[in-house]
Amino acid sequence: MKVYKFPTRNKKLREWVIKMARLCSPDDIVWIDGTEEQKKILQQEAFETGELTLLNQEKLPGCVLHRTAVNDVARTEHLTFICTREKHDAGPTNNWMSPQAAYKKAKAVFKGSMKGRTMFVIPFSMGPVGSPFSKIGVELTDSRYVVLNMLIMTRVGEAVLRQLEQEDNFTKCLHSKAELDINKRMILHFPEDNTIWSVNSGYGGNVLLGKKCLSLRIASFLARREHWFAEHMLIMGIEEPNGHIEYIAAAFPSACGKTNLAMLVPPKGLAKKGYRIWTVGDDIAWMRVDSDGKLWAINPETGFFGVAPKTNMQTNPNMMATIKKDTIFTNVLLKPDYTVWWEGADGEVPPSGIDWQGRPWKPGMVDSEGKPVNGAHPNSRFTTPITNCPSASFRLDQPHGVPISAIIFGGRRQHLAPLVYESFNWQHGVFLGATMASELTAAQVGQVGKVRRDPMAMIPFCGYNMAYYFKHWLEMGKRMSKAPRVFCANWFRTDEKGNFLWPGFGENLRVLEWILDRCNNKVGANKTDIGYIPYPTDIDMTGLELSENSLGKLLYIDKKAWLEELKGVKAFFKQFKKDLPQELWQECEELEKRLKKG
Ligand code: GTP
Ligand code: SPV
Ligand code: MN
Repeated sequence: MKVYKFPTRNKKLREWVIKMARLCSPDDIVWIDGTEEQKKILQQEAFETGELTLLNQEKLPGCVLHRTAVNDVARTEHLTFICTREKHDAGPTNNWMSPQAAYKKAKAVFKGSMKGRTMFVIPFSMGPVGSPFSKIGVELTDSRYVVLNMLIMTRVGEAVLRQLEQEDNFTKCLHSKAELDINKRMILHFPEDNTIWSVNSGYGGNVLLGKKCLSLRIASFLARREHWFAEHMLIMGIEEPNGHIEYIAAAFPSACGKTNLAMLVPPKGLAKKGYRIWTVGDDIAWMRVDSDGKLWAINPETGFFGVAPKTNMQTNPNMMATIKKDTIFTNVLLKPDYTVWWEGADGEVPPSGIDWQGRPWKPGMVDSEGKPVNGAHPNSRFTTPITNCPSASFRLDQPHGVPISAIIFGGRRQHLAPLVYESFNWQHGVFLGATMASELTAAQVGQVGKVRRDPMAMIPFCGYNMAYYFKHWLEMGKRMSKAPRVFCANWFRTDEKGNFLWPGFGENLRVLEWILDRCNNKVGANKTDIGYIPYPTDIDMTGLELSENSLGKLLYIDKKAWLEELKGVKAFFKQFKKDLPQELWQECEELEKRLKKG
């Protein structure tokens, strides 16, 4: 093999890169330095290989389009594994393989997988370099699309290499698109080795290894050991006219509204109140207890990998402004003028275009079963820098992050879950998080619409036994003298006809207002079996007309349905056997008692 000049003296890093290159046999090794010049070269090469299409540079400067393989459009949870020495440490909710078996199986697939290609080495930091929160990773990949996405989503460049001169601790991330063969696709996590191996995919969450793989699965494992949180949460600030900003974090499962909430625009009816929203993050929160006894949070990422369908000037004007430039669009419709479109975009439906699969498309087309053919894939996405966002927080690079006043757990539930309610205390709050459930979306391969239990929106992302994770949550409560208050929200409750009862999006600020009022002890609440529910008059409905008794329906608690729900909760808890913290069984019993009494 060629002898390479490496821009690092870190011996562990040099040796690892060489070892992986020996396994994958690339023709060449290129180190990514985070410069604009190198990015331009990579883009140019990607246009030539067909990985990327240059979009209309007058209308969408710096924007490009990528299409994935047809069977590679969402995270593949069934091909995602936690590889701990003991199966028990991965727990009953994760797929497990022994590290030995996993390395062996994957090595056979990685062997020679980069022949004829370049191996790119991306040193990156999750979180501001030098912050007490931050973690360094190095991703090796044969995909220019991955490199260009990582340049938006993570911090890449000189400062990271300098940090690597001082520390040996980095997450070793290996990715090869190989043949994009779904039958040989594997997303493997080795938390005990601080290592991630991903092969035969080219889709976002499977291959941008800094995101779900490092910042949630590996990080959650480290967070337990080091007493912090790595969570699937947005972070946002709500500024009052007097300049005071309160920050909240919210965990909703994939494609359940984090991005939209994180950058909401206050609704007209509340405009007079003069709120201003600051977006800190839309997907991942790392949180630690600071010396003031409060929970402080950073967003380890620097970009959004957001859902395209339904993004428009009504639902998310801030995102529409963000994606006007420097954006990578994935699996959207290409219009004849080389701009892009997706279902639920602004304006007219284009009369023609090239669909996400690269085929000619016209509105109204149906497939062989008579189903409408989408122009954009339901999980089509854009990758865009957070600094483009008009509501981007001015504290993004603040090494200590922002203080969190409230944590919100939410799901997509047509029935049962009320618009909002508050836990009685931290332990009850952990119970509410642990008993979350949500309807599946297009963000993961599976049956869309099916309700599954998704504690803290982390079921696909917890890098260890979830019973220990619950215990960690309970223990963290004891480490804080001023713990955030814990709430549940559901924007997706429907009426008898299946229409959403709550308008959502910007109007969600009305609910956040109540949450902050509760945090600041400004309003009372109705104590119910499941938690504190707002008195309807405490939600400011100025300028919002809902059909009759919608608010009543949104806040209604159906005891019978909750007792039914509890059966599912118990069945879910049971699989953890003796590991499930006793406190959660206790909460279960108390809830059951309350529900049966009334
Ligand atoms: P991931 O990036 O997969 O983690 O998703 P996310 O949680 O950031 O979800 P996102 O904000 O992208 O929303 C996903 C889908 O939910 C989009 O189709 C949105 O239009 C829809 N959505 C978001 N917020 C609301 C809301 O308040 N009400 C309703 N009805 N739909 C919403
Ligand atoms: C999610 O599915 O929760 C996402 C998109 O945020 S992905 O990066 O694919 O995981
Ligand atoms: Mn997500």
